[in-house]
Amino acid sequence: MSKENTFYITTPIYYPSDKLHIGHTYCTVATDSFARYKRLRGYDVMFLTGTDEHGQKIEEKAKEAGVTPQEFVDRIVEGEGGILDLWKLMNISNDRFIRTTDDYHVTSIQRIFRKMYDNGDIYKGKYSGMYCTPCESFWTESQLVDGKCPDCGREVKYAEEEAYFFRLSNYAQRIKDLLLTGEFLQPMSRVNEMIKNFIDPGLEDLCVSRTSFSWGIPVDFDPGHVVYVWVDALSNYITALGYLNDKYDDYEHYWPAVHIVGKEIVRFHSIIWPAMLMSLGEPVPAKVYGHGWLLIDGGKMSKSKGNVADPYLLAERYGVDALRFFLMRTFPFGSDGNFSNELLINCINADLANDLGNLVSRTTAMVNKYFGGKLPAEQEADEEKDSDLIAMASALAEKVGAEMDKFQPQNAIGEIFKVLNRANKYIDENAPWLLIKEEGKKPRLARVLYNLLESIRICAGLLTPFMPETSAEIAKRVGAPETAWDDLCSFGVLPADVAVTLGDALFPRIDLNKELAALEEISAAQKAAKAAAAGAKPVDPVLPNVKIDDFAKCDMRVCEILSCEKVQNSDKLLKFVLNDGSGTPRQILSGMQAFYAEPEKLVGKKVIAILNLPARKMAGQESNGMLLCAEGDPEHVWLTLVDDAIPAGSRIN
Ligand code: ME8
Repeated sequence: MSKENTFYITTPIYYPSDKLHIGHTYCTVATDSFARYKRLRGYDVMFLTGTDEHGQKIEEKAKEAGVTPQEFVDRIVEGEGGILDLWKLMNISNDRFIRTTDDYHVTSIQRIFRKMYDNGDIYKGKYSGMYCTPCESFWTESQLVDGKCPDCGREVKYAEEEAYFFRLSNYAQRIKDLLLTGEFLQPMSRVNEMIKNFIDPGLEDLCVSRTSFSWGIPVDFDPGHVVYVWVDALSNYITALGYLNDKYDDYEHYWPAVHIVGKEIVRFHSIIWPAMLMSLGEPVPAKVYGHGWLLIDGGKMSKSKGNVADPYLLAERYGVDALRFFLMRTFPFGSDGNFSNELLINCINADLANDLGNLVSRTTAMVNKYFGGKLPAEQEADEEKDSDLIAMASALAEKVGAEMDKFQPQNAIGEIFKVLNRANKYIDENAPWLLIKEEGKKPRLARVLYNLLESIRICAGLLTPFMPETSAEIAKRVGAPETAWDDLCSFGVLPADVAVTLGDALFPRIDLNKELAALEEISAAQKAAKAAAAGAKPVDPVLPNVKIDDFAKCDMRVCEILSCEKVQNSDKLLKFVLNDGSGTPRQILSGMQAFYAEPEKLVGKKVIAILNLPARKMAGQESNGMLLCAEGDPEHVWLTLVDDAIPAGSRIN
């Protein structure tokens, strides 16, 4: 195949520092959709993903886990429920998977480093600066935001070491020109960010080796140094094709690539990476597309923050295609979007169960009911009634193609749903249930159903990149041949006497409230399990049952705090004087000094006390009852405060 007909697309290679979450899944599903779309259009596609396995962060994680770094990454990449399993589950059609610990990659990196050194772009110097370990990045003071890492907001620490440097500064003008073409980096807003934040303030040379840790690829001519993890990682895009190694021989054929990456790593891909390629004398990437983030409650999902959505769980509950579809349908690709389970369920109900699923089942059911599953060849068109739907369906492939070529999957799907909605309206306009009752209208009815089957065929075919299995299933149900792009561009491909196949509902409706409650429960259980595994105090198990009569024996009342102060000679006790509704103030002592530094602030609040416990003497003072408290962990005990509106003396029962 000629070079013009090749298409090389990549995801970032992910850090195997923990399980991947819905954010990584989002990027990989998007890239998979672009790859599948290009294959559908007849391109010779190479789709690469993989893992970025070196660096201090992984080394530290492995140490915490008490295993070697290699064992650590092996488990996360290849282990059960690991990254390879996730991509299999999500039906990702990558042609290749690279791990930066693969031997051929290691060989290539050493050669790449040497090549840049030999041509004078790498030199030895001394590095000092602020280092962010999670991001594996050195920052200058001026780049820090409030003294913290500008990428992730975490603490940075001062580090100094002898190091090799890459002459990034020499490439500033060429990189700026490249960015300004408008084609290389998209969306355009990211170009402005790069120029304003990095190029215009002046590009500094980049430190490209480390001596402070060893989990990396050694510089072969100076083995105390390991290659900076971003030089190692970025090069994966060419080593995976066989650049400077014998493993593959595809570099000439496929390079350059389209890189799909999250916005936080656009800097590496649109400045450092093209400069490295320029230094190597190789073509720069065809494109870098910086997509937005999926946020939860407005914040970035982060493995270390723990606010992640689990793609395994969601795919298992709703199906892989529903999850893939939701991700591509809902979030404009270049911008951030707020992920929520509610959005996901609503999307499944509205788009998949209602608009798509119903259309397929209604149409095939009618072909079955009115014609025994096979349309008669004798059909009667009605130009006026049919032309709008036919025109929309016929023009759809071109519109979808234009959006996919711009990396706008949500718009592509939007176009498809315009046609699906038009088809649903067409059913109502033509009322097949009335046509069947009219004398001599069977040919017209057959044509109406044929037009619907054709519209469904085209829409389903164009949904293939997003929902490969569902699309194939729909194609089967409407009697369509294997999906080919040309067929999707024309109306009238199905034979007139097409036969349909019936099947179960493609996307059963989900009860939103019940499902949200179920997800809430699962998430609480997962959190508790995680906390328990991390050594935190597990939630106490429920105690054995008591008789209701036993409970009723405790006289618990709402009491108002009249005064509260520290007990002299005690570093634990607080003295509460309470209005228990009886008219006589009641004194209760409670060991809560450590949790309420300003006890006087409790005055006026309402609490619950058990009144009928025997009086006790503590620190020389009498205590008549006990206050109810909630114990979170040994460091946290709270008084159970109740609504101010409840009158003092009210009984709890
Ligand atoms: O940065 N929303 O790896 P990484 C959307 N190893 N996308 C998200 C996301 C979110 N909340 N969270 C992560 C690295 N991603 C380097 C890359 S490439 C030569 C080296 C996606 O495991 C997004 O595509 O931190 C982001 O750029 C990528 O995962 C970062 O993955």
